[in-house]
Amino acid sequence: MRTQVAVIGGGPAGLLLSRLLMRAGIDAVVLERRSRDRVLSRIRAGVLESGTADTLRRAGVGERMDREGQVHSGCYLSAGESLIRIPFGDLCGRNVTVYGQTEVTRDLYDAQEADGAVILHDVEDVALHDLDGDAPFVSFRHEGGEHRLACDYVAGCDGFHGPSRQAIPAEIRREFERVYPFGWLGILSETPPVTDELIYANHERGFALCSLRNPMLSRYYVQVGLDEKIEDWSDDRFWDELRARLPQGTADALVTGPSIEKSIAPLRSFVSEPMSWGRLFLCGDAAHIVPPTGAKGLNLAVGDVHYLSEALIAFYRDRDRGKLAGYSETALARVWKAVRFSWQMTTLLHRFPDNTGFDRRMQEAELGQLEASETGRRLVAENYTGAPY
Ligand code: FAS
Ligand code: PHB
Repeated sequence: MRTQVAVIGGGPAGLLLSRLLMRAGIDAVVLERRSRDRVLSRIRAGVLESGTADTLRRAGVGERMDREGQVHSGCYLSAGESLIRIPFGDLCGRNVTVYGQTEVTRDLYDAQEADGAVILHDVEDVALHDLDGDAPFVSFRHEGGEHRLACDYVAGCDGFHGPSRQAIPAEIRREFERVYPFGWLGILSETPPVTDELIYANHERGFALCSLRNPMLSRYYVQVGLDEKIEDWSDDRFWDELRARLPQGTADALVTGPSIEKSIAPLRSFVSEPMSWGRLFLCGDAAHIVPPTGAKGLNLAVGDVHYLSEALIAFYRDRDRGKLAGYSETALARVWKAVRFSWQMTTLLHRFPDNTGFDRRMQEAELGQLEASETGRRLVAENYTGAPY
């Protein structure tokens, strides 16, 4: 087999990259470890930056998002009984679209399959070869046979646990990590959302988040310890804990119901530099992970895909290798800004086990500063809605 760009991973990064390349006349083959249904069973991100929404429209997969997604021009930070609104639109002229990552991925799959894209599912033993030469290739097993996919370039879109990042020699890689001493217990329920805009709650019992997917599908999270087990969290226990962390008026308005999905996700900040080596280019979670407090994970993946697709198109159209050579530096500049914001929001809103009284006062002072300062709220608005590419 041969293609121009071998894409490892059929999550949002891999699917979006293969679509942007195909629409520019560039051949790509997507190698995905899981089935289509398994990929679409994941409940992940919910908030799309305006740059992400524009990129999806440019890829020809924005129609359902524009029809079913909800444009939000603000969100709330709560501390005890106070609610601080961050009016994105007023402060920085940008909004976000609330539309689940699952639906983004579904739209990408539907469009790619309709247009005859080559996406191989249930692929095993993917290995990357000769990345530092002129003839890289990917070997893999599929439908009982061994295969070799020759290509010009490899896009590592295989998430945190995929093989691509590890294909960069350890002596070349510089990894930066912070693992947080807690996780998020998330619940999806077919109930009307308690709020029309997201609420990020700081409370002495721990962080909570009120989010949504549509007028009859709500997404909620509470911070839990790393030792917590999902089987110890009945729906009633979750609802009681969520109420306890919200302002009274919000807690009183909460409509509860049976969970249709419940899971615990660990939180970490992680960046691996460089994001390219030889003919390999990393996108999304393959290169970086952020705590979801800043709603950045999926949006960073789209930003990487924007830069890499532009670079590959410049190469195949004009034989210009300049953007490919600059990809890692360009992508990392944007990644580190988002990593900082996600770390800042996580530090501001969560209860750390080793927090002292001083730490608690620092959180209260920073939230008080946001309540009093339009400049402070503007900084949050600019970061949350996403820096332009
Ligand atoms: P993905 O991990 O989505 O996709 C990688 C793909 O590669 C997967 O389909 C995988 O099966 C495939 N793959 C892996 N190894 C392979 C191999 N050896 N061969 C072939 N294929 C292979 N972000 C937010 O903004 N907000 C959130 O609330 C949020 N919640 C999250 C909750 C969880 C539990 C997780 C894990 C992440 C969450 N994220 C959130 C971040 C998430 O949305 C990612 O940023 C997003 O999925 C990144 O997309 P990809 O880079 O495509 O990686
Ligand atoms: C979600 O709706 O899943 C969501 C929204 C915003 C976040 C994290 C998760 O920051």
